[in-house]
Amino acid sequence: ALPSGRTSYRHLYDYQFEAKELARANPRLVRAFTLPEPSWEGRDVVGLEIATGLDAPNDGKAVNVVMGVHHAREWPAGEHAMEWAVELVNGYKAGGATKALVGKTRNIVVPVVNVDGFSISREAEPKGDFSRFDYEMKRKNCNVNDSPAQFRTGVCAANPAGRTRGTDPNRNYAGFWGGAGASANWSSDTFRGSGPFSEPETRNVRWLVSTRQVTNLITLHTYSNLVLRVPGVAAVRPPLDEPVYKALGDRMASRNGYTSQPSWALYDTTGSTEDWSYFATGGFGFTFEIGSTEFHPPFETGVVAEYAGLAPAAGAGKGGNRQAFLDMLGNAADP
Ligand code: 0X9
Ligand code: ZN
Repeated sequence: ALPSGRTSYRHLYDYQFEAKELARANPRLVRAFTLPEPSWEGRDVVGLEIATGLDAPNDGKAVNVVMGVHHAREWPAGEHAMEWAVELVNGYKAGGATKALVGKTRNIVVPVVNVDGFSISREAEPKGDFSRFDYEMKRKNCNVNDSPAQFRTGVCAANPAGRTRGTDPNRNYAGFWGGAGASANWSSDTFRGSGPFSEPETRNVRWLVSTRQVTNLITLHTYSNLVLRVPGVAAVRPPLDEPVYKALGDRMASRNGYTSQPSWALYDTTGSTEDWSYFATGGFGFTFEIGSTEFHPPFETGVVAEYAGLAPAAGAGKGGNRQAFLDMLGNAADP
């Protein structure tokens, strides 16, 4: 079970309901909001803002952003983000160190960025009428407009091409867009899209980051137990901030036992999330690749705490991702 007590993976409606419920139950601490653009298929993207002084957004507090599920099949990334939001609220109520950190920072959580892709993947529980490969293991979003005309009809999940169609949201940001490690082919799982920010998912994140002073951003993916920092492509030199950027990544990795490295050392990518957010705004951004061996443990296994990151399994005795995130918060609260 997860720290919240959940034992099965959330559906999209669970995320939306829980977000609204958390805000309703904690009106002075939590605000639920809808990001500006609905998805290609018309779904809302929901975010949470957790801070004291919700009605004073320009109070100058450092802003921490945690996002999940750019990639449809990476369900634990959404669980991890939602559990983090619950953790902040519970920690605030419990008082002590977490309360102090929450009081000094503004925390934004978007559990599911790619709502269409996630829905297709998550709702593909084995029903015997379609294959896991084509649905459950979808990665991209549901932009069908960039595929050939004969594939543009119907929703993205309507036939096995549902897996093939779409843009990779983690290749669609403007940072080094069009370079190495992303595909110009619509059917590739790393299709970069027709241009930077051609997708509502990435435009929503652009809005989120551009409308406030984001100090730290963590975008959650699965898997490989990594803490990744910029640059995502070997051809780009490390930034001037590299020593402190590395120190923060290493510090978080010392909590969760992951490997801390620049992300190009995994493989080249361009158009990825923090390569835009860092180089555009100067706020630190990290990709966490959570979990050891799979995008998500199967339905039958249920949601596994290690993959939701906030259980002590990963980094036992060192606080795990929970402490890594609190370290990030502390870095923002007391720079
Ligand atoms: O390829 C990705 O987008 C990320 N891995 S995943 O398996 N979740 O798809 C890694 C992106 C990290 N950036 C670089 N490796 N440059
Ligand atoms: Zn991913």
